[in-house]
Amino acid sequence: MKLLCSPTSPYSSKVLMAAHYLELGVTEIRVDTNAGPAILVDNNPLGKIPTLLTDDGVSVFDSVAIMHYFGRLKNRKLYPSKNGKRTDAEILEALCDGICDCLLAIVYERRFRDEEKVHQPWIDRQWKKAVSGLNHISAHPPKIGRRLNGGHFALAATIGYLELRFKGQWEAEHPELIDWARKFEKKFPAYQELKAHG
Ligand SMILES: N[C@@H](CCC(=O)N[C@@H](CS)C(=O)NCC(=O)O)C(=O)O
Repeated sequence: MKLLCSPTSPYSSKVLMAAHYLELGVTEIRVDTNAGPAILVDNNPLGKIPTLLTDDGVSVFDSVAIMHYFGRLKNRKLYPSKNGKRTDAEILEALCDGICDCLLAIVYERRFRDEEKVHQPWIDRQWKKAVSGLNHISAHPPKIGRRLNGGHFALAATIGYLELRFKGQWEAEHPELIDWARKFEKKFPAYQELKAHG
């Protein structure tokens, strides 16, 4: 399997951590989404990463579909089997991915608009949503038990992205998340190399 991805992408980080956890052999192919290379746009009409190219010639996106694809390859070991816990894990993943969507909207607003056209109210609106999501998670940090699941990887990826792109803007208000990441790394030492970095 090949994964079209980037080291700075939080969704790529999430699926790479899951692949590592499940001991799946995945070859990383780093792509620049701005350049829209053929290998990406021919396999994902949205031109987004991560996109997985399976050994059967199927392309799988987005990151949630890849997570569930991985889970099915490994006997459904990526999400809890009991309904309630599974729903919790899926909601946590949706919340973390949603926070990343807001963070990315901020990064893209600054990156792709001419400086004088950057719309600060839009940035503020996205940041408010991201903080609201982080507050929610800080109030109920997910337990790290015997097994990790897709929700844990999504949160770890989100924290990694915050460290990369929003240094100094969230840590003081969210010590619970720093503490959580420390516990997560103890359980999953590969976090250091698989979190978003640039
Ligand atoms: N919902 C998607 C989001 C993927 C996404 O937005 N990826 C970003 C990189 S972190 C991307 O490909 N951006 C390029 C673009 O939107 O053109 C997922 O979970 O995979």
